[in-house]
Amino acid sequence: MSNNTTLNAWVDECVRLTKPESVHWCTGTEEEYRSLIQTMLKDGTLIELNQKTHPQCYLHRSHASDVARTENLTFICTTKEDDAGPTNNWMAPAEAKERVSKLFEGSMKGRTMYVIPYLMGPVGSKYSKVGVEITDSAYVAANMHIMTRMGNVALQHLGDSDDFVPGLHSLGDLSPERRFILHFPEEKLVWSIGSGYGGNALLGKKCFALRLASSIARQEGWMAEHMLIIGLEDPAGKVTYMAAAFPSASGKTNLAMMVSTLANQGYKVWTVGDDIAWMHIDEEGQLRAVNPEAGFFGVAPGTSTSTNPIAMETVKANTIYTNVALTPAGEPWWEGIGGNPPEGLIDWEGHRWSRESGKKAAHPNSRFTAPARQCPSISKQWEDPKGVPISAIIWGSRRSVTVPLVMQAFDWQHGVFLGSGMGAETTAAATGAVGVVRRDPMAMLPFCGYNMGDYFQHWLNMGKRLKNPPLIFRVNWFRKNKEGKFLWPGYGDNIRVLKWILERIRGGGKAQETAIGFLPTADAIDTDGLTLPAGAMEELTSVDKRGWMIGADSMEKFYTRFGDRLPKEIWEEHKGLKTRLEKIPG
Ligand code: OXD
Ligand code: MN
Repeated sequence: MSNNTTLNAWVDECVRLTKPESVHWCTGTEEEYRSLIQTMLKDGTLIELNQKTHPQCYLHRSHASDVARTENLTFICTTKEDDAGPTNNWMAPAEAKERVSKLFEGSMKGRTMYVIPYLMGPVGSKYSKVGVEITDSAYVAANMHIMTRMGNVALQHLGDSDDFVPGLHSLGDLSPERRFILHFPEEKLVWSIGSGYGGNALLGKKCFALRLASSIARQEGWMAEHMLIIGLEDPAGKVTYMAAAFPSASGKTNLAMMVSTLANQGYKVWTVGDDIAWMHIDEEGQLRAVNPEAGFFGVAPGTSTSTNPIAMETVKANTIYTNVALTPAGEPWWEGIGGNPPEGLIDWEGHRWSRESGKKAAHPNSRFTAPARQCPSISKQWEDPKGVPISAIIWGSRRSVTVPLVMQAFDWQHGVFLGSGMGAETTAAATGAVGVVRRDPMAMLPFCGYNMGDYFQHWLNMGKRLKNPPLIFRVNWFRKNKEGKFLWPGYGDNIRVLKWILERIRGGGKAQETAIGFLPTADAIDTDGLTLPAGAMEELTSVDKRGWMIGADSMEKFYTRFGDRLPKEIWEEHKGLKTRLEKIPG
C-alpha cells in the first residue's frame, strides 16, 4: 500500500480483476532486486552466467513466439479513430476494455502481482513523470529496476498527486492470439497482455515514454522522441549536445557510445541516452533534453569490442541478457561478438547449436538490459534535472541506396519535412519482414501515440517557439555500392560526420547547396587516415536524382493518407523538392 489514495484504489481494482495470489509493492532497493533474481533462478526464468567473468549477469530465454515488438497487436484507443491517425491500429476505448478485460480476468491466479512505481527522468527534475506498472512477471520487475528509477523514489516524486500513468501488464498465456498492447491517451492508461518482451512489457519505455508521452507532450508543449542524446566534446573541451532519431536496431546504442577515431584530435562522444529523449523549451527559448530512462535495453548481435567497446564494458556486470546464446563456459554469445562460435554452444532456445543447422545461435533481436550509470562514456550531465541544451537534431535510418552520408536541412521547416518523409529499411526489432523500405517519420512510426499529421504540425509549432532552433541533419551510414559493399566504415568513424555537423553549427564546414539540402563537398569530411574505395566520398555526397524522385512519389502516397490533417507546409516542402529535382539535368 502507498499513501496515495488514487493509486491504492487503482491497485485494488486490478487485484479484483486479475486475482493474484499475493501483491508485492516494489521499493526499488538492491535487496529487492537480488531477491527477484533469486526467485527467477529458482523457477528457471533465469540462468546464472559465469559469475567470475560476468558478475551478477543472467540469461533469460523468452517464449519462442515472444521475441520482438508486435506492431500489429499494438493499438491506440481514442474515442475518434482519426485521432489515432492512419499509421496506428485503432480500437474504440469501450470495445478495447470489453475485449481485453476478459483476458485480464483471473490472469494472475497463483502468481505474484508486482506493483512498480517508477520515475521517468532524473530525480528532482520538473520534466520527470511518474508511472506505475502492475505486472505478474518478475522478469519485467527486475528489468524495470534497471531501466527506471523505481520504488520509493517515484512515490516521493508523486506525493498525493493523481498525475501518474497507470499500466497494467500480465503475461496472460503468452499466446499471440490473446496478445494486446493497448494505449488509452485520453485516460493516460496502458494495458498490455500476452507478451513478456521488453518493448511490449516494460511499460515505462515505448508505451509510456513514447506513445503516451508523445500525446501528453503535444498537449503540454514539449516533445517525446525516439532519440539518443550525445555530447560531442571538441579539442578545446567544449561539449555540444545533439539528439538523433533512428529506427529500432539501426545503431542508436552504437552511436550513443561511440569511441571516436578522431580522439587524437580531441573529439570525444559522451552518452546521455541511447533511445528516448524528452525535450522541453526552457525560459530562454532553448531546447533541452533529458533521458527519461536509467538503463539500456540494447540489441546484442553485432556488438563487439571493435564495433562498440563501451557497450561491451557496460554489459560485463549487473546485466540481464535475453535470448542470446550460451557458451560452455557460461558466457553470453551472439553473432558478431567476434571470433568463431565456440564448440558446444547452446542456442537462444536452449538447444545445442550447430553451424549446419543454418540457424542463428542468438536471436537477431536478442538484448541486454544494463544500468546506464556503469557505462564508461556516460556524460556527467546525464542526470542533470535541467537537461542538456540541444544544438542539432539528426535523422538517420538504414538506406542502402539514394540517401547521402549526411545532409543539412535548409531550415527548421525543411528539416521537419526531411524527418516526416524518412524512408527506412525494417529490422528484427519488430515482427514482420526485415529489409523492406517503409516511411518511418522521425523514427516514430511505431511510437507516435496520436495522428502523425498533428505530430508534424506540433514539430512545426515547436520550431516557431525556439529562439535558436537546432540545425537539422539527415545521416545514412548504411549506403552500399553496386557490389553490395558498405561505402562508409561507420561506427567510430561516424565522428567524422559529427565533426562536420559541429562545424556547420559553428557557421563553418564546407557545403554545397543542392536540390535536397546542404551537402558536404566531397572534401569537406575529415577522412584523414581512412582508406575508402575510389570515388566513395563523391558518391556519398552527391544527389541521386532518380532515387529521390522515386522517394518523393512514395512520400506523396504516404502523405495523402493523412488527408487534411497533413500540414500544408509539408506539401509545400514536398513540392519544392520535386521542383528542384526536376531542374537537375538528366
Ligand atoms: C527498442 C526498440 O527496443 O526501438 O528500443 O524496439
Ligand atoms: Mn528504440
